[in-house]
Amino acid sequence: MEIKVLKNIMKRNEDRAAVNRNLFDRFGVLAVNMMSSPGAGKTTILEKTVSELQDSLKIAVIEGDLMTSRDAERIHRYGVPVVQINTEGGCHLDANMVNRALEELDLENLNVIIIENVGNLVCPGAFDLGEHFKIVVGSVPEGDDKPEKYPLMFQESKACILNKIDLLEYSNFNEEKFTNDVQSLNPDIKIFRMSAISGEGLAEWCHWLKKEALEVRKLGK
Ligand SMILES: Nc1nc2c(ncn2[C@@H]2O[C@H](COP(=O)(O)OP(=O)(O)O)[C@@H](O)[C@H]2O)c(=O)[nH]1
Ligand SMILES: [Mg+2]
Repeated sequence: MEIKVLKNIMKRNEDRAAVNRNLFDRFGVLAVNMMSSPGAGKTTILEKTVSELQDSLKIAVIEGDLMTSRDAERIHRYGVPVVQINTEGGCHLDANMVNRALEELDLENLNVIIIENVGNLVCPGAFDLGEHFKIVVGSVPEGDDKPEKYPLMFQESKACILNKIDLLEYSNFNEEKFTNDVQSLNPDIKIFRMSAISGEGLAEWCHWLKKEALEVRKLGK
């Protein structure tokens, strides 16, 4: 009986995700689902990404948090459309929440939507939002064992950003181990080394994201 209920929830999410995917494809908008533990640097990376790309791409951000609109306010300063979702205790976004957020955005006038998922290395990996792909952000202070401990996030992602590399020299983080573990979980994953604070690695990531957005735009509309 319980298994049936769970299946229904997942099925409903998949149906909603299909509706979202259809919308993204119809309007040629690249949708990216960004996941990490709390504090890995997602919002900082988004601030820098928006600032770098907003002259060449029309970007919007959907912010997922348990509470507050703090992250949306941070993004709003850059003058791009942003919608905040509060899950009020929920540990991940679902496709229905994203579907409602999409009603607030003018898809016709967008090239990229980045969805910052709730900070959590477990649940977000299991829920399809209709995105084109997921990316996972790891960061140096979290330690190099996170891919081994939370494999799903790394298996499900098309790219992995290793953020806060400016802190490598102050920590015992073994970058080679991290990279090897990520690649053995997901041999096709693209890994970006980054310091969102210093800007190191930002250009390479933005270049890749722009290329992905142009591919989706070609297929859409
Ligand atoms: N040293 C360092 N700190 C960073 C970097 N990126 C983000 N931070 C800091 O990490 C903290 C959490 O960042 P935030 O973007 O809010 O993380 P989020 O919870 O994943 O959205 C903030 O104090 C940021 O200033 C980085 O590359 N290097
Ligand atoms: Mg954030």
